[in-house]
Amino acid sequence: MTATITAFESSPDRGRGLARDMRVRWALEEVGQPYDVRLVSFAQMKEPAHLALHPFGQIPTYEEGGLALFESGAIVLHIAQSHAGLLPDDADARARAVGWMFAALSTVEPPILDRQTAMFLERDKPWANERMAMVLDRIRTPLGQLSTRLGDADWLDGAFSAGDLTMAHVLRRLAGSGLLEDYPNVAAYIARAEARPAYRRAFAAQLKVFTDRQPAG
Ligand code: GTB
Repeated sequence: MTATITAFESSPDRGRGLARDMRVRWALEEVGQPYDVRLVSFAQMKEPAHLALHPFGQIPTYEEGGLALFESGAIVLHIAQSHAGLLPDDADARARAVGWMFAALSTVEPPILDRQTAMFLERDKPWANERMAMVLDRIRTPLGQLSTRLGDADWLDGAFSAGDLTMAHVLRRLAGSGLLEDYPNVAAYIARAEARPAYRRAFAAQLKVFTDRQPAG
C-alpha cells in the first residue's frame, strides 16, 4: 500500500527543505518506498478533514491503509521500523538509534526553534537582543556536546540511521546562522547527510512543489 503524506502547498521556506515533510520524504527514500503527496494550504490544515488526521492542524501527516499518523518523529520511526535501512538489526544499537531521534527532537531542536521565534516574532520587543543572546547560548551548549560526541565519526552511532536522519534535518535549520562555524565536524556531518542520494531525491521532490508554482519566465 503506497503511503500518502501531506506537505505545504506553498511552503514558506521556498523549497529549502526545512519543513518537516522533508524528514518523512527522506526516510521513505532511504528505505526505497514510493509515496504520494497531498498538498494542503494553511486554510485546509485548519479544516475538519485535516484536523481529523492531525489534531494540531499541521503537516506532515502519513496515511497508509488504515493507519493515520502525525508528528514527523513518529512517522520517521514508523517507516524505520517497517522497512530495512534506517535502524540496525542489533536490539541495543536499534534502541540507541531511537535515542538519537529523541535527542534530536527533544534536546537539540527546541532551542533551534526558539531562535526562529526570536528572529521572526520577537525582534521588535525591547528585550529582543537579550533574549536572542540567551537562545544562542542554549543552542551552542548541546551543539558543542554533540560535536564532542561525534568526534571524527561519520555518523552518531555506527551506520547511518533514523537518528542521523532526524538530527541532520534538525541541524539544517542552523545553515546561515554562523553557529556551525565553530563546529566543523558537525557542519561536515550535515553535508555528508545532504550528499546521500535519498536526501537528494527527497529534496528535489519538495523543491519541485515550489518551482512548479512559480509563473513561467
Ligand atoms: N512537532 C511537529 C512535527 O514534528 O511533525 C511539528 C509540525 C510543524 O511544525 N509543522 C509545520 C506546520 O504545519 C510545518 S514544518 N505549520 C503550520 C501551522 O502550524 O499552521 C515547520 C516549518 C515551517 C516553516 C519553515 N520555513 O519556512 O522555513 C520551516 C519549518
